[in-house]
Amino acid sequence: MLPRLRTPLVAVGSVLLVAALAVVPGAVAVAATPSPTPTSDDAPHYEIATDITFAPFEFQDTSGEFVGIDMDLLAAIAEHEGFTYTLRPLGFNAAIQAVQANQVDGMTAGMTITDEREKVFDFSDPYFESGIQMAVAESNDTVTSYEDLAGQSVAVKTGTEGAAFAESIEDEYGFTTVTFDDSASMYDEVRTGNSVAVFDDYPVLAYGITQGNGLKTVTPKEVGGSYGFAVNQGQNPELLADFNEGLAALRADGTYDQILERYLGEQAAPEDTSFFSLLVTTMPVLLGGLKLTVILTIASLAIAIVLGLIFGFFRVSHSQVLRGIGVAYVDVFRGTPLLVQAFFIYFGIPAVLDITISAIAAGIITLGLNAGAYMAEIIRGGIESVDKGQMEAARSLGLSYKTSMRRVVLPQAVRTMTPSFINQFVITLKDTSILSVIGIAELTQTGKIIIARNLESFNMWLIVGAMYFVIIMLLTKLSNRLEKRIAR
Ligand code: ASN
Repeated sequence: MLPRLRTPLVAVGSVLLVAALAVVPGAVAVAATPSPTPTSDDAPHYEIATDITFAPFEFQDTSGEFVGIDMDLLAAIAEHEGFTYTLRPLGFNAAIQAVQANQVDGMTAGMTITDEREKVFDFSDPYFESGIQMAVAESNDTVTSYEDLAGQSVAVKTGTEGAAFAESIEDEYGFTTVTFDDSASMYDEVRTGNSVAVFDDYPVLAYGITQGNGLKTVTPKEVGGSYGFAVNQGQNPELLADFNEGLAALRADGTYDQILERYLGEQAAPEDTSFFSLLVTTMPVLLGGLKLTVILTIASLAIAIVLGLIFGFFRVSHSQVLRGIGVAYVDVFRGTPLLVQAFFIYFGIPAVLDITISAIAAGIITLGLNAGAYMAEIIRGGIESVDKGQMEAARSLGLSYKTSMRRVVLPQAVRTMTPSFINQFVITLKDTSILSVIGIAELTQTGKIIIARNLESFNMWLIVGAMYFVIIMLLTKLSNRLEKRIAR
């Protein structure tokens, strides 16, 4: 085998992995809002998913903590019933999938109890009566009824009641729907004029309008269902029972009314959204996201290096079987989008195998497998780039195949591989942003959650983009130095 090259690279891989995993517990705390302190060591602990923004039911405040009616109710119920939980702000549609895949124990996300959903979820007693309403941009004077939507597009949020309602009247009024994963993007779509209206839950629209989201309502609300806490059907009956019991107690002692009053009564003044004020207030939370981005990059690159070495050498092996395995691995992971791989590993596999994988672990595995395929190609390409005459010359001098590879071919190959390695490093760092889809609070997801609260897309994406740029520039400078050393 090729001990010289393999050993240092594997060592780099393992050191990176160990270092990353050592800091991951801290990172998980960044990803999830910590639960109330356990009442006793054996208090049951649950993972609860929620939407990333559905103010006043769930939204992040300026200190990065998730607050809102759902959040406060859950915290009060947990305290009353003596259980603890970790919150997973995944987005509504991802939360639904996570509950169904048993990746989380339950969800609270202003989730409407519907007949359809009752076929797959068990719901708590209803805790809030809602309904759907249409909203248009403040400046829009042309759309005043559903009839005015003819020929236009309308924004909705994936998998929600609002989307179901819009789709049910879409043909009748002749409009088309455009789907988004979170309310903030949906409102942006309407503000920019790409869609003329949005259908969302009325209390959420009403709250957003008082916070200056640039929309207004022009039609009455539709009668709608009530919100309930949900678990996967037949799973976690104790959690559901605790929720119901706690809810009843909070209604009886007045806490429930206080929580509603807190968010539906007099509202807090909207936050200061000048660029510098945004920069200062959001930086601590964004830095937490950046830290997780770096950890994800390092851990997945460590896996990728090991996989790349194994499959890269398979690709240049004399054995047809090994070459076949190498080709299959590279083809599968290069031939499918990273996003699909992330969904498959985080939602697909656990649902079928009845196992739970944390989002961070699923994220690292996905990125590691994906980058590993590219690494394998870099290693194969590097080895093949060395002129065949080099190997022949070494062999004719009496060196064995292994020694020729180690002493003659690989040192030259590594030199050609280094720029591609650095390139892959940068690509993997940027690819971590795709993991926001499974709710990992890395830098992009952190930005999304903040925008969900303050609706400052332009300034916030500018800040997030600049943070990626700075970190990538720093890392590239560092890698270039390393490259020069290797060249020497
Ligand atoms: N009320 C919405 C639904 O149940 C939930 C949401 O948009 N977060 O579909």
